[in-house]
Amino acid sequence: MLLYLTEYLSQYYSGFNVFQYLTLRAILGVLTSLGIAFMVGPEMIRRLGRYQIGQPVRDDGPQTHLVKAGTPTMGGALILVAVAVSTLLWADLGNRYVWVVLFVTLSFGMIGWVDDYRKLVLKNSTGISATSKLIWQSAIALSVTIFLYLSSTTPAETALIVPFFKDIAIDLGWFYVVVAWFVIVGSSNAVNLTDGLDGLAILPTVLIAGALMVFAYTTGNVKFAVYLGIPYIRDAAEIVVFCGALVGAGLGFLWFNAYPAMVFMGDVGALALGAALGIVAVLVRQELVFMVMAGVFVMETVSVILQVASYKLTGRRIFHMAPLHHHFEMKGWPEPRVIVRFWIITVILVLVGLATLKIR
Ligand code: 57M
Repeated sequence: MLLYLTEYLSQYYSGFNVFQYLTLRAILGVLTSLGIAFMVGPEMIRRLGRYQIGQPVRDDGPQTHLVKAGTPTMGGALILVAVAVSTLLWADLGNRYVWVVLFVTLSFGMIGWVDDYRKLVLKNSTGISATSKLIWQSAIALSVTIFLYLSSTTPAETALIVPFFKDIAIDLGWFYVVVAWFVIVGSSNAVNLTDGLDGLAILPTVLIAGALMVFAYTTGNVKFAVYLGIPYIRDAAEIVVFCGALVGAGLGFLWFNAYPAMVFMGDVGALALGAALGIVAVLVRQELVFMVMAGVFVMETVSVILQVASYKLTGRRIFHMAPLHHHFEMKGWPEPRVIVRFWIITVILVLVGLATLKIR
């Protein structure tokens, strides 16, 4: 919105032209969402506490989690408000990708919100069933990806980019819709599974959003795209502002979610953040690199799949407890050690992902 206002004001004072620069608007996007999170956070935590929107904790998990019972949750709503306001203020609202990322993020947030509301406010222990959740997630992801496929104007927008190879772009045809659906829904659920220790999901989300910001910037800039040998997708550039808003809101949330957490994000945050990363990866055509950078989320999900499969097939467990972070907790690692080590792994994987821009 402010882009239009500053464009108009630049007729009277040319200094307002600086707001045309994407990098400046991205930085302002980070600072705005961070500022919103800092300003609204404490009051929101107080209110969640007052209305007793507190986390019930299962007694069959690591015993160290019992002290977390009653921690205010649904703090993800704060992240979503900060991201949406900041993006609406600083992004070019004439860009269709901006609306696509906002739509996916907020509608996945809505699924999570309904789930949290049923569990925490209506005290219905099951919330939304896993099947209904998957149906709703798939309906949203498929409607968006079919729209993207039908409205694409260049082959680059739907081709699969293979990291490390300059000239390999696989034309996916309609299979694009399946790949994109898998990435969005998979990422949403993977972040949700990972969100089981203080700050464990949010910092990797911030780091990956930061890296995707670089991909969006280079993909949306014809000079960088040609120089790096990646596809040029004009509309991708503006997602930089959205990623910036995600980074700011995520850091603002981490302020309160850092060990020992004052608030949890709830499904409203976890499902939305995972979907947000997924859709951005799809739009910048970096699904494969994204899966590498999101290795911690992938690892956590694979641990659950292996654990369930092994238990069903052999009656034995592979891990002390899945998802993986519980395994290390049960081995006696203190919570901060698990968290920080998973963060370090993400930093390394994000650097590997970024390196694929140059090593091709
Ligand atoms: C939600 N939710 C956390 C919080 C957060 C199939 C199975 C593997 C599913 C899995 C599951 O239910 N996962 C999804 C995980 C919960 O956190 C809430 O949920 C939101 C995210 N959706 O924002 O509102 C607990 O996590 C802890 N937490 C923190 N800090 C944070 O910043 O400490 C969360 C955020 C919170 C808090 O303790 O209460 C959760 O873990 O429930 N199920 C499991 O993870 C269960 N695993 C399991 O049953 N494993 C089996 C099989 C099925 C694979 C096995 O290994 O044999 C464990 N979860 C719990 N207890 N709570 C088992 C024991």
